[in-house]
Amino acid sequence: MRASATAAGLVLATVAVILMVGCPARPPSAETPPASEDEFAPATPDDPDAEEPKIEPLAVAGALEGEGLRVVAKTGGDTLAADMADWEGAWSRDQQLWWFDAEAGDTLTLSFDVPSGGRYEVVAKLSEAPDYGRFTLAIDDREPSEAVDLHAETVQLAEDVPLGRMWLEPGEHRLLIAAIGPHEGGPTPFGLGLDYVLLR
Ligand SMILES: [Ca+2]
Repeated sequence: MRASATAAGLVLATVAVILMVGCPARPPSAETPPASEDEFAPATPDDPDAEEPKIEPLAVAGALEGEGLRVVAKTGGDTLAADMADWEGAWSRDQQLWWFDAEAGDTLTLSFDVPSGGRYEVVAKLSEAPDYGRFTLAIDDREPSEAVDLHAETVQLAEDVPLGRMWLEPGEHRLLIAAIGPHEGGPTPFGLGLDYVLLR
């Protein structure tokens, strides 16, 4: 009787061990992780490990980005899409078309597509900088704008330059930029920055 009771006790103990092994208790941290280990926990401003939120660059609605216009021709200098994210200001899509090493008399011809014909007020958003000069801008064969002096002590966005109110057929159009000369007392060669053209 004692022997069978002992055997029964052994069986019970074995079953208990099997149950314990088969159903391990979940660690408390799995139920309530500390906030710093929970990847879904919202970051708090005073959390030193919080990553900087990724900010999409500002994009002006409907803008024909200067850095995206096709360069059809240029008689001097060179162009590139310049990253403007590190400058004080808000360039559309953080980039501009930079025409540099231009001299008086040089021209830069760009092209852009108008998706649907209509009467538009055309505006150019340009930049100013210490080594920028004076330019006129014209759409297709129209009268050029007044000369704009893009010299400034710092790199910054200029006021909108109006290029006129006009009927534009759908399809390809040209923007002709002519270098008039350097800012008075400014350097030669000189440059220009085009953030975007807006049809509105
Ligand atoms: Ca731009």
